[in-house]
Amino acid sequence: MEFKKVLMGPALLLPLAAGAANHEVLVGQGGNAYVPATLTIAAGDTVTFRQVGGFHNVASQPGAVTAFRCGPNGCDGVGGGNGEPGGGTWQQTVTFPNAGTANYLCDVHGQSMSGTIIVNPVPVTLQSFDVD
Ligand SMILES: [Cu+2]
Repeated sequence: MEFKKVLMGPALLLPLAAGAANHEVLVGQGGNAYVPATLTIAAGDTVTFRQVGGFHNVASQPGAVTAFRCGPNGCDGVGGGNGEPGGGTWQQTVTFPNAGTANYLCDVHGQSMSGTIIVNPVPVTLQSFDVD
């Protein structure tokens, strides 16, 4: 019986990152509320907070994985904007680069108007093949 020696090349694992997605939270939808109140996204995704009514803002709470405070005049620390609450319709987009949790609330309505962004690690697809 003869054995043929087979040389196996190193296997490569290439992580394929999924593309970033945008998500939307409606601010003031159905009263003093964020809809959805809890949103799960992936690291690198963006969330657009879109006010549809009332007088609100979105302000992350201590410990949030990404800090933000946004309102009709922009977001604190971004291009001279400020996150003071206001009326009318407006939208601001926040990027969440890191996995973790961001609790936020409205500076006007406090804990009665709060939400949570859960940021999961970037989903990775491993593709395996051999190099001979
Ligand atoms: Cu509010």
